[in-house]
Formats: sequence, C-alpha cells, structure tokens
Amino acid sequence: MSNRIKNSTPKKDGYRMPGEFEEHKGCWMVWPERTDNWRLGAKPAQKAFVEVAEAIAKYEEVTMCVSDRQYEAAREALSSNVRVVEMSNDDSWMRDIGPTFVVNDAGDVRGVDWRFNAWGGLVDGLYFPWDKDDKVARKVCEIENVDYYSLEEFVLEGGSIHSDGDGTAIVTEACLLDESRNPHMSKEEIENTLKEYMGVEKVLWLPNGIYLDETNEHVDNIVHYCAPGVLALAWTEDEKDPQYPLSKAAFDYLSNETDAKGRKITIHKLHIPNEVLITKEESEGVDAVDGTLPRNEGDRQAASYANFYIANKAVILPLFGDDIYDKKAIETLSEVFPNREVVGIYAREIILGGGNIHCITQQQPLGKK
Ligand code: KQY
Repeated sequence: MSNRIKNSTPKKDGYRMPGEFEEHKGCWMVWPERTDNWRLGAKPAQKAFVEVAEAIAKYEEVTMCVSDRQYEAAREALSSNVRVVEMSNDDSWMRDIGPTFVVNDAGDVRGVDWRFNAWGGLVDGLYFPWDKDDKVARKVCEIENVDYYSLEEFVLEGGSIHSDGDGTAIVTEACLLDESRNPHMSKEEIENTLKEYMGVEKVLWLPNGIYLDETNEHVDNIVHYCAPGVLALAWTEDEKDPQYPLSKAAFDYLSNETDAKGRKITIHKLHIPNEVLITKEESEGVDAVDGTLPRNEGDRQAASYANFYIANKAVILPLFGDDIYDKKAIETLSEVFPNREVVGIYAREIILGGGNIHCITQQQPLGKK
C-alpha cells in the first residue's frame, strides 16, 4: 500500500530528483481527447501520441492513462507493448500533472504530488475545471505502490522544472514567479520549496522560456539537461525573431553561472524551427469553448526541439517538417548523446495542442535493481 508522507520532505529524507538521463523503469502518458484543444475530435493527436508511446516502448515500459470514454479506442490503437489503464483526466499533459519521482541512495523511489491549477488557475489558466488532472499524480503513485509527498498549497507543473540529478535545478522566472502560481511567496521561499522537494542545493533561474509559450514559459521547452553540467538550449541566429532576446539572455546567464557542484555549464544550441503557425483548417477543427484557450488561425506555436524525451538508450525528438532545422537537431543531439538512438517523430499535431513530446511524458526512475 502506498502512503502519503506527512511532516517531512524528500530532502530531509535523503531523496533527490534524478536527471532524466538516469535509468528509467518506464514512462507515463495520458491519452488526448478534448475537442476544445485537439482538432478533429483529437484523432490526429491520438495518432501522434501512439507514435510517441510506441517509440518509447522500444526502450522502456510505457503506461497510457485513458478515460473510461476512450478506453476501448486507446486499447485498440496501441500495441500490447503499451500498458493501458483507466484514469479520469482533464487533458493529456502527464509531464505537468504526473508525480515528480525522487530516489534515495538505496534505490527507493517516492513521488511528489504538486498542486496543479491548469497553468494559471483563474488568473490565466488554460481550461476549467482541472480537478481530475490534480489527482493524477497520487493515482500514479498508488498504482505503482510508491509513497508520496503531497503539497497542499504549492502550485507547480513538472514541465516547469528540470534537474541535473546532482544538486541543481533549473527553472524560469517567467513561470515560477508569475502571479498565477504562488503569488503569496517570495522568490526565496519558492527556491527553498524547490530545494526541499527536488532535493537540490542550487536553483538556476533563466529569465524566460519560449516566446508565446502558453505555460508562462516552461523551462522544458527552452532547455534540457543532457548530463550534469551539459544543457541543450533552444536558439535562433535571427536577431529580429522575438525568441532571440529570450534565448540570448538564457545563454548569457548560463555562461556566467556554475551549477551546485561548481561546474561551468556546456551549452549545445538547438536552433528553433521556422515559424509554426496554426492554419485556418487546423483552427476550424477545434471546438471553441468558453474558458479554454482558443487555437486561432495564424497563432505562432512555441515550437522547440528542446522539448525532447530522454528514454533508456534513446532520445525521442519532435520534428516539424522543417527542411533545415529538423536535420540539424537530429545531428546535434546525436553528437550530444552518442550512446542513444535519436528517434525523430513528426509532432505538429502535438504542438498544435500547446506542448510537445516532453510535455506529454513523465519518466519513472528505475530505483532498486
Ligand atoms: O506543458 C505544456 N506545454 C502543456 C501545455 C498545455 C496546453 C493546453 N492547451
């Protein structure tokens, strides 16, 4: 039986959030079905989620959580390599609603269940209500029989944090200091909460993430830890692109910082694709619903290759059909990860929903062998 741990924190108990590049037991996802976020009854998005799940399942276990309504359809669409479990949800962003897993030196695994408010609650949240999503982390821990810490008040999404597994966390000020998350807390109090619940000693604060990212600029769309001391950074050489000052500020900040162990940070630039804009046809395929962020024709999507997933022995990378930069991203990541296969997946249908491959996946560390 799994347990809710009271009156303690992962740090006090000797737990830390591992780097994504450390060995996994598996990966968790949620099946997309909201017709006010995913076009054409979510069918094209479901196809893309199947491709992602099947690609990851070649390297580690994958569990797809699905509402009762879609259970049969998802079970039919996915191969027997993917476990399908019924779970109520409000949408399909497992990175943000799933538990953050932490481990100790003995290889015991626990979960952290943050408060979820759909990326901004009543201030600038992306849909309403979100109560089913807010219960997903606990349910995953129950299924896995993993004890967990539950934060009553502290709002955070898994996509707004990265860990190097070695004492360092990285976040963006744009997201974590936004009035829609924890407005009653100072930056120092937020940092101390991260230290306690991620088991880290130092927090790196990038000013921003990706231009027009509807999550208030999650860190997982602009950088990705590839190893301790090594980051991939979304980049552009085009000084007129609104992304340029954001990526440049991140580059300058990281170039002048050290991590918790005093290392300088090696930065690999991942050039963003050419603009990804919602077409008229794509926009018209989405149901307009009051209270859900609309998907309007011409809206620029926060497309970035940094939103990849590191699986055991593989990197699952979003592609956008870009003649130049898709190939460059594959080349760069193949050099950064010489011992992993880089698997590209055409992910336009996922970015149209507001995120990408990292946002729809959540790794569970292997723990004790
Ligand atoms: O982590 C993410 N990128 C989630 C975005 C949610 C978008 C809802 N339209």
